[in-house]
Amino acid sequence: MRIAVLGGDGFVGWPTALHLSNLGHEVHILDNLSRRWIDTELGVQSLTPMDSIQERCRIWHQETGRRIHFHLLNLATEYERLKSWLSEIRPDAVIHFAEQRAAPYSMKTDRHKVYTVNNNTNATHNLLAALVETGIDAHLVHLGTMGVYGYSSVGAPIPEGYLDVQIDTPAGPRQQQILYPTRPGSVYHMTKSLDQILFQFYAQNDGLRITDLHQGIVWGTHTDQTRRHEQLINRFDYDGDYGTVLNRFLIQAAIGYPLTVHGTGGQTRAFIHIQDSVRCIELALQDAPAAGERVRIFNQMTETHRVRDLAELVARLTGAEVAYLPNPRKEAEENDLIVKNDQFLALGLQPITLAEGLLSEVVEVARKYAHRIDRSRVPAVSAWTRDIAKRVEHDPEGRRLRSVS
Ligand code: USQ
Repeated sequence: MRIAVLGGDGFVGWPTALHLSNLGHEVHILDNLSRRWIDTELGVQSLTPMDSIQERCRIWHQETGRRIHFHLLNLATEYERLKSWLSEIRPDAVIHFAEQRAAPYSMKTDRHKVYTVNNNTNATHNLLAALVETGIDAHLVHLGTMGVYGYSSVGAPIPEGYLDVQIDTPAGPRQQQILYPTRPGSVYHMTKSLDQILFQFYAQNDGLRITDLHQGIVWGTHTDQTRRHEQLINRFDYDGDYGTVLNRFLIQAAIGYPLTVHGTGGQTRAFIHIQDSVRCIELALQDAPAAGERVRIFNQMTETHRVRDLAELVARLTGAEVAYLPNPRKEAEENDLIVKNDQFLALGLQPITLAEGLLSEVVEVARKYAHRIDRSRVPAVSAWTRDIAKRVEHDPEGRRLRSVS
């Protein structure tokens, strides 16, 4: 297949491009390199040293003889160029990662909220409008998030995208399936909820063939392909905006930083290893909906964990200390989470679950590159509201530490 990977320079986009190229697909990355600009804005860098995207593609060719093509284009602002590009490439499938993906970044200031909404919503809508206008019948696979469901304890398993409801009509009760009501917890998660409505409309109105992957928190850093050469290495975020919880704990353990649990750590979230993440995309590509079908939604996760349990596990494994900090986010302190993921299991996914070996591998990577870490960038200081901002802990290593277990 000829596959366009939009956002193919990012944390999941890059290993996906490699994985698909390795399977023999013709891969075209489209990216505006915004993630690299955001690093510059925040004054942080990936823990792992990343080469330019052009250099990464050159090394991939050198190692495998396969070519990955790179195109510099801003999906959210360059609509006419996008149409020309799509008409030229005519992909069989489009994988859409090209959105600002960090909840804390989206909540930093009003400017970051505006940027995230403009960027993410325009990127998705430009893509949908351009597919219709160019008449390209590509299977669109979108990286959505488990966060669209929200994190209140509902007591029932979260279904894959659609909820069975019963509606009372004059003729009696009728069964229907509706998009699961969204309850986003950040501006970023809100944009992914808006994406769902855009997909629903274009699938119904224009027969676009769309799969939306509701992904959990990705952990790990290497995949089989990124391991092949030092210069194919994946990016690896540790800072308070882009670092995600389990990877942050593992990096913190590697540098002797207290593990930064927000609040009680009673938040339960869905997780998936990066190797499974790229495998899921391969599986989703093999199972495209037909034109006229509703959007296919998968829960792309393999297990759920409570944040404090993860901290305790990492502490046990590495001897790290755990710090319980005031939560910079507005979120339920404690929640339960049961998630259905039957569709990927039925397609053959064999989940990689939390195992000591894999956790230790991440700690090893972090130790190797520990000299690149700026400790002052580790705390999460982006607050969800002005009131919360007053209690944010800027110095978890300092004397103001509330408790260390
Ligand atoms: N947390 C801590 N300590 C930390 C960092 C996070 O306790 O140092 C807590 C947060 O308060 C939150 C939970 O861990 O309760 C998860 O935070 P996260 O930063 O790992 O994940 P999140 O902000 O939800 O976003 C990440 C990705 C996003 C993806 C989402 C999937 O950045 O792109 O959509 O995970 S999900 O969480 O399932 O919605």
